[in-house]
Amino acid sequence: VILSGKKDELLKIVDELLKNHDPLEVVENHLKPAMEMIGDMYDRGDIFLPQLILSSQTVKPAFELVETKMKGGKLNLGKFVVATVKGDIHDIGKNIVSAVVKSSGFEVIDLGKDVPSEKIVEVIEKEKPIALGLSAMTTTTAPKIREVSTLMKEKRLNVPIIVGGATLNDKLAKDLGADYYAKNATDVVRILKNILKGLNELHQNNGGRNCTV
Ligand code: B12
Repeated sequence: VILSGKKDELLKIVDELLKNHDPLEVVENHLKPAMEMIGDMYDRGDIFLPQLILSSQTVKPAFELVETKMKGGKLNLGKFVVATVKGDIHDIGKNIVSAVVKSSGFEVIDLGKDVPSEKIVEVIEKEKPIALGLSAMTTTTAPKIREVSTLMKEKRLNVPIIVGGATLNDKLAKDLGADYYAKNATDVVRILKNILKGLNELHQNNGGRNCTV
């Protein structure tokens, strides 16, 4: 259905799935594996760029439908800035991460895709979030993570960086100067809650009050 560009048919299938499944399950167990399969076909040369583009156009409304089912959180646990790095136009996964983090009670500042490192650092300096999320989906754009991390160090901005994307893993993330690697959106929320816990403990040890409230 995705490969043949049948948007409406896919929307019907996803709508049906959403009646009995959690939105995140629909992403992780259905849409994401389908896109990974399509990515592998592209990688092997079984399909070409036009089909990759058609697939992404077909799947985008389905992801948007899933996002509408994720409820906005009423809490404000802290700010999370997220962006896809410069040179990278993949934003489906990043948008899912934004929606899930928002629905978990964090304030999300989404800078979009193809964002210059300097711009990201500028926003971090101004907003002072509890963490920065960077998405890098290709081998050629992953080094932009290091660029952001270096710029942040130069400015002494001590904000943890959480990275994610198809070609990353734990080791690569650390090598590129990131603090955490998240394989999916649930992972990001878990990491953010741990960061928050650490911040609160630090604050309490310094005789301060709990910073989440
Ligand atoms: C859809 C897609 C496209 C679409 C993107 C549309 C869009 N608006 O996003 C289009 C057609 C434009 C595209 C273009 C290209 N693509 Co492409 N694309 C894909 C594909 C098939 C699916 C990605 C996707 O949306 N998955 C669904 C979402 C839900 O999953 P996800 O992105 O992985 O996100 C999850 C996690 O990674 C994580 N995550 C994601 N972002 C973030 C951010 C943070 C902060 C955190 C913590 C976590 C996190 O959480 C998400 C939810 O679980 C992948 C294949 C794959 N295996 O992923 C290739 C893939 C990423 N593309 C690839 C390539 C090569 C390209 C092109 C260079 C092709 C070309 N020759 O032009 C261009 C690059 C353009 C550019 N400059 O960026 C390669 C990269 C390989 C590599 N080693 O570099 C892949 C892996 C395909 C492959 N196997 O060859 N692509």
